[in-house]
Amino acid sequence: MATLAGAGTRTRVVLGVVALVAVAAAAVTIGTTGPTATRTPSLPLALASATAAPLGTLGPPSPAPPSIGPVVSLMPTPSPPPALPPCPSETEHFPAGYAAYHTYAELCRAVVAAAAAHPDIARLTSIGISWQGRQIFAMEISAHLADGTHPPGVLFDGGTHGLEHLSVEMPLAIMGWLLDGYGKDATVTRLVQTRAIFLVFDVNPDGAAFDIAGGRFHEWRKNHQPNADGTIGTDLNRNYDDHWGCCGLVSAKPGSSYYRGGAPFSALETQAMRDFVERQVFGGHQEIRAAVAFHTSGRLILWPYGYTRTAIPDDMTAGDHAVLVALAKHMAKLNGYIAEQASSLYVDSGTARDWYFGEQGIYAFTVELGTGTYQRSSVIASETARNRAAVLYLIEMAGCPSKAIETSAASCG
Ligand code: 0X9
Ligand code: ZN
Repeated sequence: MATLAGAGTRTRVVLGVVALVAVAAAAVTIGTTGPTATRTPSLPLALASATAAPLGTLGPPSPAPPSIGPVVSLMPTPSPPPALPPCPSETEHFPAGYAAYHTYAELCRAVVAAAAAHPDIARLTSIGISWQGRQIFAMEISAHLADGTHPPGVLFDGGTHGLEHLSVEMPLAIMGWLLDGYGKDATVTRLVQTRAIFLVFDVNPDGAAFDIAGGRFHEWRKNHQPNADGTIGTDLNRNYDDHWGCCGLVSAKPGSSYYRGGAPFSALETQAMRDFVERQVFGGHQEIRAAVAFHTSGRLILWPYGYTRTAIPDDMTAGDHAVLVALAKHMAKLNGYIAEQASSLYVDSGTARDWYFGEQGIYAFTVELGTGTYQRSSVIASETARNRAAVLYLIEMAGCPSKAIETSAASCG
């Protein structure tokens, strides 16, 4: 019998309070970049000075209209999120043979166009700004964008590591399946009508841009935030606040490719992810129930934890472990990947996946796409398509993840 109680539920309740504080802070500090770092923009000001537009309606309250009678309500009217700045003109390009991968400018144009074509079910926002001033785009796809309800959520993110360009194509592919399939494909239509699907296309746009600077690859993994010793970059997948820096393949040395950062969430990009995920807590419950962080490579589905080789440590219930394993194994059946605990590959700590599960109670996975780091454009269609059924399955299961180990949906009400 699965219990959704345990570490996840405990943190969900605590985070409900945290989220309320965060929401209040967001209303007055919208557009600032977080408490633990300051940013020196090096991109055009039009980009760098743009405000971070959170998902939902966290903008500052509208000014009260001139009073011509009794005040009817003191509730502030939420304003729409600020408009996104225009997409930049092209500043980088992929090497020959890789031209179908999206540069930052192409990604921007693609997501802006998709959202404009589907305003009823797609909301595009920026959840924050990278160190160099690029937007971190998020899209919510749901038929419930405007009705104030919060259907079960599922999150897919990509691009955490600069060099892993295929992982940016995966959320873009999911966007296409959902937006193009709505009203045409019965499964897609039902999922969009009953879920909130969140896509963060490129968590680390500076890393991706630097990786292709000059039209060649640089094997660049980290973000582009300078360190005190003159080196550049934090490994964003070591910078989350779950067993931060504790163990495994992680480094306290700023020059390392696995640099954990000066403190948990010291990177602007992980701060943006943290704040965005925490904003999805409503009534003390994290509405995102399942998540995948896409990376490359290895055709693997990795369940938590990575920080320990113990299968069920103290911060995981046996029930939650069973759900994680069942979800991962079923996805693996659908895409032909290997499913295993993250630490069976190697131990690491401070990862998004461990934070999603350990601190937010989200059934979360790392999916390592493809068979190599720099796979040519020709693999994009096939490698993304082979994940379609697994992605749709996880979206479905987000409605009641414990169904993965039960025949009855009783535990989800
Ligand atoms: O090391 C990482 O951050 C990820 N792998 S990658 O090759 N994309 O860099 C995640 C690895 C999954 N976690 C563990 N193996 N512990
Ligand atoms: Zn990676």
